[in-house]
Amino acid sequence: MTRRVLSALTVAMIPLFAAVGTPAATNGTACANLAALTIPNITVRAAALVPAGPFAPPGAQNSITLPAFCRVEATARPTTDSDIKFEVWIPPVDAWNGKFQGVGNGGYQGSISYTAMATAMRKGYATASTDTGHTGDDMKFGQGHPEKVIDYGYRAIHVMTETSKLIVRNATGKFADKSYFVGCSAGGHQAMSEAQRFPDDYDGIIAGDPAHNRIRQTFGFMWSWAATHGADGKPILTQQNLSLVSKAVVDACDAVDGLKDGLIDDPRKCHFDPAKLICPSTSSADDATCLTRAQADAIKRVYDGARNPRTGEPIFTGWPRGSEGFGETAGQGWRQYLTEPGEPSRVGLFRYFLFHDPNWDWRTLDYDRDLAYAEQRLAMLPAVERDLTPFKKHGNKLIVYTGWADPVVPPQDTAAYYEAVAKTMGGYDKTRDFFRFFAAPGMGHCAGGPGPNQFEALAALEQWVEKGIAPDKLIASHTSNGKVDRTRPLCPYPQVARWKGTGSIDEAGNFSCVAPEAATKKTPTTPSGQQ
Ligand SMILES: [Ca+2]
Repeated sequence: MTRRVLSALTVAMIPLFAAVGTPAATNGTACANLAALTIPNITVRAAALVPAGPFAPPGAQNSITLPAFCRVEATARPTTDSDIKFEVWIPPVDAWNGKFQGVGNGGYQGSISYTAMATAMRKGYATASTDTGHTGDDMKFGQGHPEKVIDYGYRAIHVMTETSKLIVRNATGKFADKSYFVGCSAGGHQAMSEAQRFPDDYDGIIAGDPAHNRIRQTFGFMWSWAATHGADGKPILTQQNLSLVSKAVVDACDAVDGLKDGLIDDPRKCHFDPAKLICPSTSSADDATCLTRAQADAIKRVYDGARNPRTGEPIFTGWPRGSEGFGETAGQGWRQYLTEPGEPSRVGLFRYFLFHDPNWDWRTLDYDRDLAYAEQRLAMLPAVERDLTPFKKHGNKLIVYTGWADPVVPPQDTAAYYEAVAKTMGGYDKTRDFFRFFAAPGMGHCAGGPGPNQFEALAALEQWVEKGIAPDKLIASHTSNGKVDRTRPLCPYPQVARWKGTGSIDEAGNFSCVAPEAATKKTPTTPSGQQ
């Protein structure tokens, strides 16, 4: 839907709204009347008041407890091949905070994010989520359906957003005062795409660990899988290897940032060579305290990242030191996306989106020719525009965060994007007035990890959008066994948190945000009795 059509539509809908009468979602009639809304290319399949209590999301094992709300189920068909399902949940007028929150998805997940919607609605937001135009997490939907790839790439979120705003308005009698988008991983990609492609959709956007450099990241997945598997397709690295390396990396690089606290502030400054862990010739073949040459080489190749074999130019950054295996689960390290899958992660992008050949063999990937082809044919997927002038001009605000130990979306790529935007926008000063980037040392993908990784990005964003108070830090906390055991400020990039020299290193108040050069000027410090 173009903006012009939307404006015309808004005017055309005023009589309809008047006919609806009582503008209150507490009124079951008002909610049910939303089923009669006429919006081009949109079918409102159902609209009904859901009473407070347990709600069982379709396809979910467990129900979630929710306050009363108006549930709208709709389908958008912006093209004849589109089938974008989305839901809009609207709290009763007296419980509504007057805002709309769009929520994102994960991976290639073709399902509505009910849990994220529930979180938003409990806080008083009207909220919406979409299945991005397909069902399931594999990528077969793209085979022979280029319009569905566009729906997944960016269109579903946009259509959901502009339609949801109209639906919320018709349920409550007024438009949302402010609109926010919150997403991580693929949701971070969607967030970036909204800021770049539809700069007036949201007043404020949060992009967590954004997988927005999607084509090149998929080349990175191919590269890293090949690097960590033998010619027989068997994995070279075990969980034990990965944990061993993560520990060795922290031992080697913890103090580089000036404070021995078990965390690496910026893995780009860590150059640990896994060859240091190669077993002496006297050790037994199954020695768990060291690596074989092949294992060390595999790790090094993942750090180094994919390169164009013809030009030698980097295609995609490697995965950061510290992300190898910092926890027990597959997602707390390289196992989930790099070492454990039976074939490279997201190989479906080539099979179903690019070559439309389900039998395409990843071994035939040409890192030169196929990259150029993919970037030409699948331009709807990445969201890597560096000129954010339209978004800035609308007065909108963007917060991007990531974990410096993210084993899924390499944080170096997110940092490189921020630097590139700053360069394009005329410097950090002209960027941080609308876009701030926070990287959390020792945080994994979207959450978790040895570093403080829980923080209120949305509250900070709202302060910024609604009161003009830009976040000069986010306070992050780390929890063990249900107890907060460390807090730390996350600083707006390129600043880093520096310990003031006194007090506990586990308390955020004893740190200040400083320029990275200033942080490491002093000799490394180890406060006594604190590690
Ligand atoms: Ca440190």
